[in-house]
Amino acid sequence: MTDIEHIDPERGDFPVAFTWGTSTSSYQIEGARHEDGRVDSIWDTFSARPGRIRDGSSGAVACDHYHRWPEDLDIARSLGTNAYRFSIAWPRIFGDGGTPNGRGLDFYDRLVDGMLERGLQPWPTLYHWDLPQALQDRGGWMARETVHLFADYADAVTRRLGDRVAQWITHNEPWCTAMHGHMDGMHAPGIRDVASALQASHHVLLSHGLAVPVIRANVPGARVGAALSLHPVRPASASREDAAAAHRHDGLRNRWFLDPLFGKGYPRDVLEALRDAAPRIEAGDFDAIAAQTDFTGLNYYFPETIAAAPGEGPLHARVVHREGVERTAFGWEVAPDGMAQLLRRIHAEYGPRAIYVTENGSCYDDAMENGQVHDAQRTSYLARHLAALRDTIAQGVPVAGYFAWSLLDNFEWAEGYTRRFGLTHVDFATQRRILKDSGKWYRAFLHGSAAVSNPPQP
Ligand code: IFM
Repeated sequence: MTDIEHIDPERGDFPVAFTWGTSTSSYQIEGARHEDGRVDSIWDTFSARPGRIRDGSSGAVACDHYHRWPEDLDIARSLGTNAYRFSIAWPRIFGDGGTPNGRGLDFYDRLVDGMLERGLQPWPTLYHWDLPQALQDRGGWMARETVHLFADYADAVTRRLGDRVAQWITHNEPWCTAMHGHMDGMHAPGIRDVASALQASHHVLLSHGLAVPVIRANVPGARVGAALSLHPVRPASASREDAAAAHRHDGLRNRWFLDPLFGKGYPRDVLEALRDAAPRIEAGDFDAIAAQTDFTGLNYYFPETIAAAPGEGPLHARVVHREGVERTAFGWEVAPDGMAQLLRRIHAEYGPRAIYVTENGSCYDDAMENGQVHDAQRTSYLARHLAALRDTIAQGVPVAGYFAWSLLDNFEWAEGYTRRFGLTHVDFATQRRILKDSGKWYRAFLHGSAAVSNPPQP
């Protein structure tokens, strides 16, 4: 374990106007699969396929947030956060185009009003992976038509909510949509084809670019950005081969998304490595993708160590499992310095107007003891990442907010309900919520009264 001596973050170490939040997403918490006109998404279809979800579950009920949202927003308020990041379910608003579903929009209307009543600034994400199945049937993200339908969807939502919502995140983790969805097939729609993945990534990026001016036109003073999952990439050894493999891996993981968003087009080295799978790009696409944004969202979880692996995967590179390092129950390496490194890199190489950590969190096998969850490891994870964030801001990196993933235990995609990331424990049989020790720690930290010295070590 590293960094323990840096622990001791205090609310007062951060800018007064800092955004503090928690983060969730629609399919992971809402449930209410067919309520008020919601149609199926690709995750309803994917979850129903045998063997795709570890525990055979789905998000059909999840945290039942669709009905329990007042209680959930009360928890968010009680933590002392001033913002709440959530996502809007496209299949509640549109099936396959046509007229927006008013009852779906009504739900988010109520939700946004509920946030404002509780002093929580709404931070909606338009796309957190739940594409309407009807659009998948027409090609999904591999079809250029979806780009334009996304802009229409952004238009309908921002017309309805734009009088109360200023911050807009277009996409959550385009890498996952493209690569888990279309390259390794771990996520919906479960396709395994490199060319499809690159085409999907291009369309996701383009849809972001086309949505930005639509949002600005509907929301005076809007602040718009995308949330990217980025990873520090380290070579497994000092060899030239490993360094080159790490560079290629970084290319597809990170630069493939950052470069075009900041007007640099796709990285040449990746295009060369994957030339047979290159996406179809039309004139003007790169200008659209590089639409000026107001912030970049960083979803940070773990670093990766890469070795050369001739013949393996499209990049001839392999992720190396390092022994003897601290990991979460998911096997993800715990490295707060990796978050600091990424924040410095984004600032130095791309210079966004602001950066928000839009997700950061950890999964552990929590145990309930006398109605309490003593999740010392998650508390330590959170405290050490906040210490790293504090130090990074002190170095001049313009980070303006932090959202912990997640407010609630929820449906963790292909892992079903087997992975708990919440600051709040959810009993999925009774839907009872219990704030974990990590949630209490965040609450004490945000209230400035925390016994934040010496949070328990893992
Ligand atoms: O649960 C996910 C979330 O939907 C996207 N970012 C990573 C989280 C943990 O895997």
